[in-house]
Amino acid sequence: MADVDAVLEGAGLKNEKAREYVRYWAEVTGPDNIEVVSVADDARLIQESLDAVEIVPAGEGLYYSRSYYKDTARSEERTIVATNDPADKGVYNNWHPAAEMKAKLTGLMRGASAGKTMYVIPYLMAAPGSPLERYAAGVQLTDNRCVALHMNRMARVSVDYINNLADAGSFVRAVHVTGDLENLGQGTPDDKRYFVTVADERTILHFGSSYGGNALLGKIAHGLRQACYDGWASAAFLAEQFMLLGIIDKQTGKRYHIAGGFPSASGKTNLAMTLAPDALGSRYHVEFYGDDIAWLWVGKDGRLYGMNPEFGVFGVAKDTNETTNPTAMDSIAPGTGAIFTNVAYNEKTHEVWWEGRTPVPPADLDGWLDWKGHRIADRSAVEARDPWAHPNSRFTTTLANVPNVASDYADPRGVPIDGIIFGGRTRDREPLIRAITDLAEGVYDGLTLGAEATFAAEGVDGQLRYDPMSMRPFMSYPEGAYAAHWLAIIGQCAQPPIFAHVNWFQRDASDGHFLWPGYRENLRALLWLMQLRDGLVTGVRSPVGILPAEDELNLEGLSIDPADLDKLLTIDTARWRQEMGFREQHLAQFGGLPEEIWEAHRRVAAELGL
Ligand code: GTP
Ligand code: SPV
Ligand code: MN
Repeated sequence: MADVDAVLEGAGLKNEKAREYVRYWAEVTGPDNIEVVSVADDARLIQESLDAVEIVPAGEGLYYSRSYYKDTARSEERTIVATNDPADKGVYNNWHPAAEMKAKLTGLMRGASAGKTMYVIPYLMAAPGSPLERYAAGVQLTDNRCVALHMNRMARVSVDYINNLADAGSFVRAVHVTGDLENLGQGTPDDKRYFVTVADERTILHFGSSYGGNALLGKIAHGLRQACYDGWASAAFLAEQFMLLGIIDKQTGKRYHIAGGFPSASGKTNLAMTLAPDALGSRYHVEFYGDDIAWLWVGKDGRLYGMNPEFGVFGVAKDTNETTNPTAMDSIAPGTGAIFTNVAYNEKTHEVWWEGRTPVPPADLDGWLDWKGHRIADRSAVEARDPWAHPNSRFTTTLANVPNVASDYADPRGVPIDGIIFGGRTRDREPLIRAITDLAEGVYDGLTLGAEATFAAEGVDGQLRYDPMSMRPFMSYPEGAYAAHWLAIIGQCAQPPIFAHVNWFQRDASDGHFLWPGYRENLRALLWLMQLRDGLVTGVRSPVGILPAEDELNLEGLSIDPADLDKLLTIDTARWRQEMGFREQHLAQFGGLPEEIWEAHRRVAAELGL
């Protein structure tokens, strides 16, 4: 192996603590070469990956990659939060002792990068100058060049973010080793994958995957799991799986910012990138800030502030098209440098396709390969109906490629948050929107967020599961303390945000059609919420929050079946009563849940006549 110090010196990595860390893990993992990555290296790394056929061209300045077929989503069972304090064990964080996990991972990683290059990726999960910058620096090590390419798009990457830290050792240590993907026993009792965040040592050790959420350590592992823990330990901020958008009312000049959590693959990217419906476009403009992570803190002016720590979008491809999400389509257009993963690919024309990109797949099958690389034209009759793209296939592109990205998206001061919304994929019970003005009831609503399972995590489609604040897969400390931390942070606000629960996914019980058209039309519900906040409408009280009166919802230019609208704006009391029983069981699992949350639960139950 090359002289590590000479390489780091040559690349301008001056932080001695970072050098020590790289030396240590190079010794453990045993790569043949070491290289420090900066975003300025991207074109060369792309060319090297093309030459090595790790990626293939997908149009001008677009690239396609395929991950191993058993490695296409996050694995929740294999994801662990480790600390040195057993009291950090929660219901969802899959807690293990730090010492045990570090020994385990060091063993798995020993010599596992032999024959490969270790890429050293210094990054920042914040805009430079952010009040939360001290929690944002990290150095990822990876033995996978495609992971380096993705990090260049998803995070701010440069040695400059590491060289001048106030506390030289304060970066997150994030080690990724791909492992021998074909021999890891994925999904078997002998599964060798381990994705561990040693939260109280700010160390991330991920072994056995090259897929996004398991391999891009700045994003989920640092941006959510580690930051969630840091925010609690410092009592300074919240880190949530939230999208963040802005709405500009061109008529009044007012700007609103809304953050919100929907479980994985439930519509954050689509909502954050949305355009106003055509009929409302002359008055409203929607701005994109972030689609997957928000860090939230209280500003000196007593308002809640939010920012997106990421630099890119790792979005679900399925059903993304010119109608559902035109800004997403623009952000992956020729010349954007976007990378597609696990969609279908035409080896002759270099086109890509996924379910829902067009109503039907391309008619001419010549050259088309499915996400596993199998020729579509050779499919047997039983395979004929299999999807061409993996349901969790994704695109990766930088924020600046999103045409409606907010002009101030990189402003380190963040933006004031007017509303926090929670939403799941729920086929019944949840109305289009219900607003909640009480803090404890808002936090209670987040804690009882539920959704049908999706393909972003391994699991069964269609099953309902609770996903507190959409953080279930990313929770790093006990849920009771998490609720208390939420109450404490938002409780400091002189002007707290309004809460709301939204649902774009209610279906007709008989034929299954979506009652609400969704996508761009979703803005109408958010506009009502901001009007309610401004006192321009009053809504209708229900046991579970304030619902829009039918004439308060701006339906200009929208044709919707009056019976469907009726259902969208009413409460199914019987279903809600049944739900309250499930909620009680769900909340009872959490130790140390603040009494305010139980009081909120009992208030709602009483309103429902229980
Ligand atoms: P992660 O990146 O996994 O955290 O997911 P996400 O919450 O960002 O999900 P995303 O916005 O990518 O949406 C996932 C799927 O839901 C896509 O297939 C979308 O087309 C679909 N979807 C999004 N919004 C709507 C909507 O308003 N109505 C309907 N019916 N489907 C939607
Ligand atoms: C999610 O699964 O919620 C994602 C994609 O946003 S991943 O980066 O894989 O976690
Ligand atoms: Mn996500």
